[in-house]
Amino acid sequence: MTETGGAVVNGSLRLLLIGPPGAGKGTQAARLSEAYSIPAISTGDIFRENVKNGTALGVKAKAFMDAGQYVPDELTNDLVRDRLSQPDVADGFLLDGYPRTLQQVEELDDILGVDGAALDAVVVLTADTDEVVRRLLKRSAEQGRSDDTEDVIRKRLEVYTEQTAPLVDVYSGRGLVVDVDGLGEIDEVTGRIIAALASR
Ligand code: B4P
Repeated sequence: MTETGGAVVNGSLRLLLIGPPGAGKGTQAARLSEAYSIPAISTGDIFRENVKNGTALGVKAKAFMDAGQYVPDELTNDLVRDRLSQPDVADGFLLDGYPRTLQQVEELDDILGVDGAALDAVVVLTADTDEVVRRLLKRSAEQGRSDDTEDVIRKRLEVYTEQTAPLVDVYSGRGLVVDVDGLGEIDEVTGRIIAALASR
């Protein structure tokens, strides 16, 4: 059991974090990982690490990422299947930015089905377009990430609307969605997520 600011949750928590680019997924994933003592697995971070190290996967992923496109499902699915076979996920995990396509949802169902492990909740972080563009341009100025230019940000938002937003309906149909407003101070958003999960 983990204490999270008054709320107590079962130690084995399996969460997904969905939201448009810039909604604060990576930011909140790090905090939730600490609050619930579960590993946060970000496919975006894994791809960036591979790009940095010049691996075969990184070379393939870079072109898609720089264009604001999703990395093909077959590459992404293999990576997640491998990561979810590691022993540290036995007591729960948080997937940040996966699944992002309907095909990835099917793959995740298959991966979790093998282990008989179901999801506990899907946190959907919302933020309006103006705010996410503002945040990502600020990050671009600070960190120079190659996919944070204005054109690529707009492309990423389009791809999210076309390919990832439909996933919210799929998980709503399963009664798993927890909608959280991603606007406001970072601590405030973390508090909202923890409170929403505790009240489920
Ligand atoms: P990600 O790394 O997931 O990038 P992202 O969607 O932009 O979200 P990120 O987590 O970085 O940003 P956040 O919202 O936390 O993906 C990058 C690329 O990898 C994708 O475009 C794709 O090509 C590829 N990829 C990843 N997963 C994939 C998959 N499953 N299938 C296929 N391809 C995949 O934060 C943004 C900024 O906002 C930060 O600077 C942060 O400091 C700031 N911020 C956060 N919360 C804030 C708040 N409350 N107030 C003000 N600023 C805030």
